Amino acid sequence: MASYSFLRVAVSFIFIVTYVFANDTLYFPKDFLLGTATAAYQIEGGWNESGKGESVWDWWTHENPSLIRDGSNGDVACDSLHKYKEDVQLLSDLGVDFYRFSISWPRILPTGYANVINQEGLNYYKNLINELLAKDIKPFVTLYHWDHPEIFERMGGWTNEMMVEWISDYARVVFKELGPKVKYFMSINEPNVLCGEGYGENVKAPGKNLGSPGVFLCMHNVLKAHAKIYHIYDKEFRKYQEGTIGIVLPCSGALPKNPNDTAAVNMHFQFNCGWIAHAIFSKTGDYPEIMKTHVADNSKLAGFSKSLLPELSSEWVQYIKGTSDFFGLNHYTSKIVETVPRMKGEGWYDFSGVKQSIDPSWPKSASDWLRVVPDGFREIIKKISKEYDNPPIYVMENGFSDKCCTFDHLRISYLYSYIKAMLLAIYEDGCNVKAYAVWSLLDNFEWGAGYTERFGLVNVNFTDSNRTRTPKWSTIWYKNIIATRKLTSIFNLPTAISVL
Ligand code: GBH
Repeated sequence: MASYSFLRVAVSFIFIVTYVFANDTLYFPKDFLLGTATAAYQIEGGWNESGKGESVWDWWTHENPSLIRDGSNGDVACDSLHKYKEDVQLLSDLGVDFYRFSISWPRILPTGYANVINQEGLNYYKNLINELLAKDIKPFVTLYHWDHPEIFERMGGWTNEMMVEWISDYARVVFKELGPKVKYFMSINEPNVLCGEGYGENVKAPGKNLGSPGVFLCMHNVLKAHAKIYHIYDKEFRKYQEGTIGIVLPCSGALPKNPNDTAAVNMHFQFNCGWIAHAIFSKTGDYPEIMKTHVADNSKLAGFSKSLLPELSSEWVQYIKGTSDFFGLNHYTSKIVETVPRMKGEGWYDFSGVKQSIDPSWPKSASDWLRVVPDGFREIIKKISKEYDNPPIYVMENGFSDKCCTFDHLRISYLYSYIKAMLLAIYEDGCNVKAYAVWSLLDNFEWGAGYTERFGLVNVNFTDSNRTRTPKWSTIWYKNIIATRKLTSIFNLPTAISVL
């Protein structure tokens, strides 16, 4: 504790010096919302407590510990099921405007179906929401962050179109029970990651390993499910609850290998972000035209009678179009992109025909896939704004991983450079970004990486049964940003420390 107070004093001192000498301070727009994010399976624990049913992540990690880098799982995780008051206190100390968390479907509906509601599970979320509101923190609720009831997986999960009905029934329960106090809902987190890594490969639950046909099918059903959830909120609840609802998409950045190669950048975008976004946010709806052509061509060359990309009927196209009040954006990193020439009579490389690489000079994180490329953040915000007529963008995840420790100056410099890129997109490019969340409040269960990659502003000791929480330096830094509503430029911690 003593050293923590010392850090506080030291950092405050650095801030004072910084403010005195800074001359290119960027302010956040009025009403801009700042927060942090988590997800149920990654923090709650209590996997078989409070009357909760089994989720696909409980099942998959218990069956396949060898697929998790440290053989761990989310059985206890950060124990937020029991420690939620402490979490809210941390949020309150940070001074955040909002907290994004997700709801565990089987904690509320242990059998998966909506005929049996688990009051104890529901109370956990009601208590959490009340606690947040008492501290003036807005709850941002994700309905589904990948942990659906295992029973539905046994019926095919997202390869079964019935999931659209099952998740809609669940959503209706959440809106009815929690909606009176929640003004910001998110339907589904990152369809591409769920479908790609969970259904195409065996990297995330349920690890179906179905290859591309499985991914296309999963995305198709998830898109329909999202639209149905939106319409339920819109028709049955919005009038009384006066909230908003949107989807959250992972959009990686793309920088052209050959200067001005906007074609490669666009192609990458359409196959990554656009796959779902075009259907929801564009004027015409449906999957991106380019994607339809490429997938149809590849399918034909592979001898299929139909495109592997399922067709959306015109009824579905209309039903899906416009079903998001905001563009929920998760963004961490970027790739360098180039178009690979297509050989006569051969399919497009990787469907899109775009090859991705990285610049080895980009600073690393603890995650192989995450390099520090703030310019890519500004570019993706610009691209989304241009493609979809300047929608309100809510950045619902952005963050940096390291391996340990509370002296996390690399996280601070990552967040600084990314927030700066975002503010420049707002002020210089006229983009409509309205909210920003750091992933994550806490170190937590990082899916296949277990507890080996840490994204938290707050350190969690996973070997201590108390799951002791210790704020890192980035907590102090972010708290200051939130309190002052400005991002100050000169910030070189190592130098500052040597001066001290
Ligand atoms: C988010 O997804 C999740 O929403 C969140 O739950 C998670 O904790 C957070 O990121 C941090 O990972 O380059 O082939 O190795 C981010 C999505 C994660 C998608 C990493 C790509 C690596 C693919 N990305 N994944 S690869």
